[in-house]
Amino acid sequence: MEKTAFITGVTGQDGTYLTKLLLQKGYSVHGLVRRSSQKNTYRLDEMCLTLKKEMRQRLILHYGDITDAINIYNLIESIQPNEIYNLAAQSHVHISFDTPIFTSDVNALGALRILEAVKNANLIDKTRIYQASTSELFGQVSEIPQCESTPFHPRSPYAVAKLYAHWIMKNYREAYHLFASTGILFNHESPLRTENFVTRKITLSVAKILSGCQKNLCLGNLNAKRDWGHAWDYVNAMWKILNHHQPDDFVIATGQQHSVREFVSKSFACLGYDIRWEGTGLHEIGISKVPVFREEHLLFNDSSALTDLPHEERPVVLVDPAFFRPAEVNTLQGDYSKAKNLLGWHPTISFDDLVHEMTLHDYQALTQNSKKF
Ligand code: NAP
Ligand code: F7E
Repeated sequence: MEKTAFITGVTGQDGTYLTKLLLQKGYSVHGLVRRSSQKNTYRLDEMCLTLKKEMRQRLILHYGDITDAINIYNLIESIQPNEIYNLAAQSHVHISFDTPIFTSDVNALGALRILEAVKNANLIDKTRIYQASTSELFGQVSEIPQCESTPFHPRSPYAVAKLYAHWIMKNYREAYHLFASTGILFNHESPLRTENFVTRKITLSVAKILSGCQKNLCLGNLNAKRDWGHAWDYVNAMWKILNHHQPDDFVIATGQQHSVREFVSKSFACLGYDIRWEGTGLHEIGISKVPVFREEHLLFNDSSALTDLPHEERPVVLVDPAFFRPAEVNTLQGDYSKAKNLLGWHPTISFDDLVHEMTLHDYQALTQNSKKF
């Protein structure tokens, strides 16, 4: 029988990939979209262009907001979903220090509103709930690598709010026997990643610097280490978590970690450029021998002509303290053994392939666009 899913955060990176996965699996997918003064469904719209009409017709979007309890109850009561994926969040860690109350309302109480709606609509026996937990819960890590039993030490309003959501899911599981599962997902990226997360900021900047549209890339903590995977692998894990025979909590990660500095070097290397790092702290710079563009190159940018351009060696990466956080998570590395053993999940896309895909995507989009003008 066809299953019905309800996705909050459907317009985000993960919501878009998850929608594609569930439509491919034959689900009817209902998605929650915030009213915005500008179109916020561009990722979904582009993804839908790659799907057959029959699949697209199984996607139904609803206006709403995770902070509106009545709206959430009414939607869940009328959709009667088999599965709910609660992905809606103010998901930017740095911005959560500027908007702690909004972030808590969305990220913490949002999860509670979903649970209450399922309970009050008498859907406890029908509806399974997935909560988007995060490696940010581990924060100031007490062991390496981190697994499901590693103590939590959140380091931002974002992470503290997500900790509430994580525990309220477990509480409703224990108290009311709801099928409420969590995925403790480590960082996952893709060409759909929003531009102010570090990976996409890097790949877009590398593309712009090497096509003459941007002078340099300003970053914060180059030493931060993350366990970066690909979002497509991670939405597959979400589905496996909800289709396990019992509700549970799972770490989803690659087990490998890389620094922000390594990500930058790798991204430049994808387009054939080496970075040399000099200095330390605020004075660290990344130097590369990059093309010098004249106006005609900017108008008719052509990647094959890059090597014919004159090159100069200059700083292309700088450190700007504006991107430092009041409290930083310095290192994250996950142990996904439980997911591997119980769900048969493992990552399929390597770090190198991830950086390559993101960098080429941004470079090609930019150079193809400039050719149009
Ligand atoms: P994202 O791209 O920032 O997407 C967040 C989604 O939440 C967007 O669709 C956004 O809508 C929606 N949203 C925000 N506030 C809302 C509100 N008040 N009501 C309804 N919807 C709201 O995030 P993502 O990377 O796809 O991540 C998905 C989830 O996984 C998030 O909960 C995130 O915290 C969590 N997570 C992410 C990672 C990661 O590395 N990506 C790792 C662990 C956990 P708009 O499009 O209108 O802004
Ligand atoms: O930062 C450092 C920054 O913003 C990664 C979210 O999806 O993953 C994400 O949170 C690291 C941090 O992701 C810049 O200080 C240096 O150490 O890409 P990010 P995040 O904070 O790890 C977790 C798992 C989530 O749950 C979140 O929703 O990179 N960094 N320079 C920088 N970060 C940014 N954004 N910008 C910089 O210029």
